[in-house]
Order: sequence, then C-alpha cells, then structure tokens
Amino acid sequence: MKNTWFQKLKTSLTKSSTVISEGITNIISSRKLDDETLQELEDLLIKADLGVDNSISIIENLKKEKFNKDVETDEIKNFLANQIELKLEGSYSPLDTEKSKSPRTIIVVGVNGSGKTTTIAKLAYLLKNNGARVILGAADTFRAAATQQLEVWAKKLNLDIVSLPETKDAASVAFETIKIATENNYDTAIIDTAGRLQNRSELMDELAKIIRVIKKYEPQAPHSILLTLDATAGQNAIQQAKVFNEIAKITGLIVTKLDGSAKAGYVVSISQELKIPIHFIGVGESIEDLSDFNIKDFSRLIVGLDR
Ligand SMILES: Nc1nc2c(ncn2[C@@H]2O[C@H](COP(=O)(O)OP(=O)(O)OP(=O)(O)O)[C@@H](O)[C@H]2O)c(=O)[nH]1
Ligand SMILES: [Mg+2]
Repeated sequence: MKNTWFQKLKTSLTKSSTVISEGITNIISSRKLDDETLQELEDLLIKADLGVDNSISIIENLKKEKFNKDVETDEIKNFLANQIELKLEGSYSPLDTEKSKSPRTIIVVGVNGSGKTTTIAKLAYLLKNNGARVILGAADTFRAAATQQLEVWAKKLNLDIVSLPETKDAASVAFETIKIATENNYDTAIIDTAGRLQNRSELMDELAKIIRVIKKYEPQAPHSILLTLDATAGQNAIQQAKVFNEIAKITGLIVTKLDGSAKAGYVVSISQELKIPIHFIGVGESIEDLSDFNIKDFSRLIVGLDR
C-alpha cells in the first residue's frame, strides 16, 4: 500500500520535479558552485513556487556549505531535499478522528473549484474504510447541481446524505446534518459548502453563519474546518487562505490537484506562511487519490530523487 502511494506521489510530482531536476542538471553540469550558478538555482526554486524568501534562504545555506566547490547533481538534489524537509518540519498532522467526540463534524471550505466536493468523497471513503459511520451534508445551496454532485458520490459509496432541496439556507442544512448525525449515532458528519472567493463578503458572511449555527447545536463543533487549496493556483492561494482563516478558524489544509501542478513547491510556502497543518494531499480525480502528506517523500520527490 505504502509503495503504491509512493508511486502515485512520484507521478503526481513529475511536473514539478522535472522542472527542478532538469534545471539542476543544466545549471551545474561540470561547473563550480559560483555566484552565477547559485543565482540560477535560486531562480529555479522560485519558478517551482517555493516562494522567494524560502528560495533565498535555502540557496544561502547551500552557499555556506559548498561555495566554489565542485558539485555533483545528486549532491545538490540531496542538499535541497534536506532543506525542503527542514522547512516543512511540523507541517503535517493527521486529521483527528477521535471517536469520543462523535459525531465529529468536519466542514470543508474553499474557493470555487478547489476540490471540496471531490475531497469530501475521498475522505468519506477513507473514513468509512476505517470503520467509521459517515454521513454527508450537502450545504452547497449556491450552485445548481452541487447537491446532485454530492448525492452521486453518496450513492456510489453507499453513504447517507442530508440535503434539503427546498432551502437555499446553507446553515439550515448544516444544522440538520449535525442533528441527524447526533440522533443517529454517526461517527462523522462531513459538510460540503459552496465555493466562495474570499472577496465576496456576502458569501464569507454565510460561511460565518454556518459555523455559528453549528455551534448552536454543539458548542464543540465543528471539530475540523478544512480548507482545500488548489496546488495549481500557486502563491495566489495563500492570500485566499489567510482571509478564510480570519472568518473560519481553519484547523487543517488539504492541498488538491498536486498531480496537475508544476508548482508543487507552493506547499512549502503554504506551510511557512500559514502555519496550519496539512492533513492530506489530492493526487488525482479518483476516489482513492487522497494521501496523507508525507514530508520526507514529498521533499525528495520534488527535487527528482527517489526514496
Ligand atoms: N487532478 C485532480 N483533480 C482534482 C483533484 N481534486 C479535485 N479535482 C477535480 O477538480 C474539479 C473540481 O472539483 P470539485 O470537487 O467539484 O471542486 P469544488 O471545490 O467542490 O467546486 P465548487 O463546489 O464548484 O466550488 C473536478 O473536476 C475534480 O475531479 C485532485 O486531487 N487531482
Ligand atoms: Mg463543490
């Protein structure tokens, strides 16, 4: 199982690792690590979206260790992998699935198309396979067909779902979901929400209301507020995440669509800037394509190294 995941992550990171790996090969082929070479390496990291500050500090460290020395490609890759791993230290934590808090209420938020609904299906599948009784709440009352999309997943995965087709009030659906989950002893309720851009204040108000209303039913809930971040969006998403975090205290991140991104280095920026743990990464469109975020594997694969 672990190996399958590793392969999947490796494939997912191909776009990003090709940029870095080929870049390194081109830059340092039989050259000493002089200032010009270091500058080119720094540009490469910035291009892979590690963020300017991270890229500068990593290359400064490289300079301290290896300036004007003859270097091999793999030596540079290993150095960078270690540096990336250090930057990511502490950025993973598993999603809390402690049963004593049943029903655990998880609410998933994010901008339009960032992967909320698909991720909910993947997460529900994962939790169900671990023996949890899961119920879904279709609180995206904004987009036509959003409820239907979640219902299709629920049917496929044989999961119960709460939807109130007659209401446009997302908070009512969320309230009803947690109520039904509590009364019927579900372990976990996962609530889908509408995609919203952080500058749409009426939608951000709606999000605040959903959370307020859930708390009315159960002050401890929601136990997790997860933000999906699209890895192809790169640095832009960091500002979005900050606004979401102000409205709804985000407890964990899921970085989606890593498989389609040439900017996977963005994960490093996220962890540095947001200091919110990354629980999972999305590595494809199918139901099994949700993986725990493994820092070491990520750090090595992104620079084109294997285990
Ligand atoms: N390649 C890839 N595609 C993904 C991943 N996660 C989601 N997608 C795709 O991204 C698209 C949008 O996903 P949704 O789950 O509908 O996103 P959403 O955030 O619920 O969208 P709205 O409800 O419209 O805001 C779909 O085509 C998904 O299949 C992923 O990890 N990898
Ligand atoms: Mg959706």
